[in-house]
Amino acid sequence: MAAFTFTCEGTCPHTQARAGYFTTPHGGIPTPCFMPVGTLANVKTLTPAQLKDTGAHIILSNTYHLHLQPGESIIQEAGGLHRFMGWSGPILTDSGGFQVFSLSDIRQIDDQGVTFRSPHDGRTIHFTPELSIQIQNALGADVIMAFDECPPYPASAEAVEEAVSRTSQWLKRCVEAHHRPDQALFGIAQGGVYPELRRRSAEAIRQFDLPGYAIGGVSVGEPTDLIQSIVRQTAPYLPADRPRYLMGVGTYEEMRAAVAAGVDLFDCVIPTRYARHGTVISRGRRWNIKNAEHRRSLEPIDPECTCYTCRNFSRAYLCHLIRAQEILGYTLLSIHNVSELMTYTRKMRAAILEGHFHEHWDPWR
Ligand code: PRF
Ligand code: ZN
Repeated sequence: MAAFTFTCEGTCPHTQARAGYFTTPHGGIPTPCFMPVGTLANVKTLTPAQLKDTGAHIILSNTYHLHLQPGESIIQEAGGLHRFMGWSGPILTDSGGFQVFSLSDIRQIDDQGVTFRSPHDGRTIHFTPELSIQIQNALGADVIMAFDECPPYPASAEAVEEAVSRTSQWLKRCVEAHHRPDQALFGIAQGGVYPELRRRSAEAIRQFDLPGYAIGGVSVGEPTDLIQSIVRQTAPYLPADRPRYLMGVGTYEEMRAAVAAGVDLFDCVIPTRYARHGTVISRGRRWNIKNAEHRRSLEPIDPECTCYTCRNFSRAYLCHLIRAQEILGYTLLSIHNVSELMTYTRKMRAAILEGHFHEHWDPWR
């Protein structure tokens, strides 16, 4: 496990924020850090070279999707996920725990695992902690995630309590099934919106000495202030000397609040999904490039942004491409949107190191 070290390079005097550095076999990750999502072994519309150019350090991919298509044996035969997709930097795979619950037609959840029907061909699939780890071992990502139960929102305290105890029993089975020391297994805390269950879940998973810990079950439909208070109530129960990862969160405000609570890693489909709808994220806001006001604008999206898109193209050109549904338009907006969140987390890191990060920090004021 020496391959995975988390070093704290600076702490914030005003909040729980820290600037860290997490090492993996495929490279180091300065934290706080945003991870772009590459569900099906690609970050939609971006080549690995373009992705690297956005400043991305680590990307996320999905066990659930890759198991269904193309299947982990094909990826393993190709030399693992890094070689298969041509990305030589760090990769994290999510366990399928969340995707099974949110994307498939569930037949049964019990202590053994989850039975569901494949949305591809209707066949019945049984996911267990052991199978998730076996698939993730075959894919070969640097960081792999425990198989957890993520209850929906809203859910009763009874349902969430069951998910919390199942998630910690499943973590034990994940730890026992995991046999690759070159992959870091992260545990996941659940607990819904119930502070007592959050504490109990975090304390249960930290019984296992793992290279990192995640906060799951957040951003599943709760209002943003509830998300922030849950994160504040969970992060302190996770070990301070390991990276903390808030799963599925990637808006400006939620990342800033989570960093202030001591969170280090984030992932979200927002920058690439928005790009495919013409939505730009810039300077803490979002707006649509298709709007009439941009049709004749020769300005870039953001004159201060140093991404490839902003250095080379006008809003008028991007407006035209997206209105015409040209693929290059999606690529160029994805480059900007991903760069924007990479820049945002990089600026937070700099602010922490310089001692001027705080609860209402805003790089554009
Ligand atoms: N568990 C897993 N992956 C996830 C989540 C979770 O709770 C979430 C919740 N926001 C996103 N991705 N395994
Ligand atoms: Zn840009």
